[in-house]
This record gives sequence, C-alpha cells and structure tokens, in this order.
Amino acid sequence: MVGTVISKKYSTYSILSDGVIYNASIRGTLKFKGHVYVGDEVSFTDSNYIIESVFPRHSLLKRPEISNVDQIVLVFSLVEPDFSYFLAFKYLTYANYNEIPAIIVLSKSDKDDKQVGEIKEIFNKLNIPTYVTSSKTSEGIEEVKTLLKGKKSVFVGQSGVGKSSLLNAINFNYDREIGEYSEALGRGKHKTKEVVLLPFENGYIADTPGFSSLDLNLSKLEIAHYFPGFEKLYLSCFYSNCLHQKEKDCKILLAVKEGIIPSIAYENYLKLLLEGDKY
Ligand SMILES: Nc1nc2c(ncn2[C@@H]2O[C@H](COP(=O)(O)OP(=O)(O)O)[C@@H](O)[C@H]2O)c(=O)[nH]1
Ligand SMILES: [Mg+2]
Ligand SMILES: [Zn+2]
Repeated sequence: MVGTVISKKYSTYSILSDGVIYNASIRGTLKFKGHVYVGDEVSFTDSNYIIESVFPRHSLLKRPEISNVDQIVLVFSLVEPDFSYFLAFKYLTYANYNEIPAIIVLSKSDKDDKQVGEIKEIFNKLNIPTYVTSSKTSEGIEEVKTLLKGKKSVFVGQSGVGKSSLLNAINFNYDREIGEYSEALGRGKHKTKEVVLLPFENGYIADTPGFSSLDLNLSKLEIAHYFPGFEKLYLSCFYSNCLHQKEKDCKILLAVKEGIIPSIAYENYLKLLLEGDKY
C-alpha cells in the first residue's frame, strides 16, 4: 500500500492511505534502512504494516523536520510575543536557502494592529505575500484557507504566536491543543509537541512545536545570497563573493540607496551576517 506519513512517535509511523490511518513500523531485518520523515510518501506491506520504501522527496526541512513541503507559512504575532523583523528576515532566509516559497501570516490583529501597515509595505516590496489574521475575530482566515488549498504547507513560528489557534480557526475538527502566552517567559508554553500533518482540501497543513531559537548554520556568503530580496541581485555585484557591506559596485547597496530594498531589511541583514559562519 502507499500513503503519507502524517506523524511519528518513537518508532511508530502513522500513515494516511485512502482515508484510513495505519500505524506502521520499520523492521531492521527488511532491506529498507533509510530515514523516514513526516511528510514522506511511503509504500508499506498490507499484512503487518511495515514500511518498505520511501518515494523520492522534493524537499526536506531540518527544522522543523518535515519533507515534501510546498510552502512555509511563517506565523508572527503582532503582540505577545511582539513582532520581530529580525526573526522574520532570518526565517525568510532559511526558507530561501531551502528553496521553499514562504508567506507571512501576522496573527492576533484583534489585540494590536498599529504596525500592520508598515510591516505589509516592507514585505510587499520584497514580494513576500503577507496576511493579517485573528483567530478571535476570524479576520483573514478565509484568505489563508484559499492559499493552503491543494498544497502541503507547514506552519512555523515561535511558540505562543497562535499557530494551533489558527489551525482550529481553519477547521475546528483539528482540535489542536492551545498553549498560553507567558509574560514571564516572554513566549508561549509549548503545547504542540510534535510535527503533525492535518489533511486539508487536497493537501496538508503541518502544525509544529515552534522554536525558541534557530541556528541558521549558514555561511556569511550563503546569507549574502539567500537573504530575501537579494536572490537575483547579488549575481550582478562586482565581486562574486560580495557580502554587500562596503564593496565596490555592489548592487545590493545600490538597491538600498534607491529604496528598492527597504533599509530595515538591510539593517537586519547586517545583523544576521554576524551570525553567519565564516565563508
Ligand atoms: N487575542 C488573541 N489571542 C490569540 C490569538 N491566537 C492565539 N491567541 C492566544 O495565544 C496563545 C498561544 O496560542 P497557540 O495557538 O497555542 O500558539 P502556538 O504555540 O503558536 O501554537 C493562547 O493563549 C491563545 O489563546 C488571536 O488571534 N487573538
Ligand atoms: Mg501549538
Ligand atoms: Zn554586493
């Protein structure tokens, strides 16, 4: 039989196949020795549900660990926790590096939407689709549903930003457990413990535990290539290893000067560059 791995716990893999969920395993004695990720398309035996093989993946993310994703939905709350341009640019760089399209969903607009105009303007300039939502008032939920149809999407964001709440607003049958925001911690308490794929209109949406920090593990040069808005432009810089700081004839510096790249993006680029490993 053939199906999609929708979750895994220890050595048990839940596989959705033709509307039925099977709990399968990997047996060491079988020929198949590779790793199985949530998101994988697999074939498994129909007698005792043993995974035999994994179909080729078109993408594989390491954090969160999930395969075959078509788009990354970066969820940022406007408040609790506060919106951070730095985190947004960092995650967009990560998505670019993995060659997976990303969209931004701003959550909790019912609490505070003062910054919405500015944030949207900046990301629209960089051609990154940005949506404004509230799980409380349902603002933006229908729009988000439209862009999830027929795709495998993964919700990524700090714990407490409202990923699970958004999923419940999309379909209350998902019944995702909601955490709470802790003033003291400055973040949410983890409620979602593992990556889970939820079927949605000919596709899937993945809920993930959220992160407190992410080491990009990219070199400075990779950051200089994959930072949002830099992707094609850097190819025209005078030096092929340009880090877009003070180099001669740098196309990124020119684009910042001309306002094509917002200065806030560039400021965060310089900050992110400090986190880059050596070349
Ligand atoms: N006011 C408001 N609170 C929200 C909204 N979405 C989530 N929350 C609250 O934020 C906290 C964390 O939500 P949760 O969905 O567990 O976040 P997750 O960790 O990203 O999955 C909970 O207390 C939710 O009630 C929203 O749109 N508006
Ligand atoms: Mg959650
Ligand atoms: Zn440059």
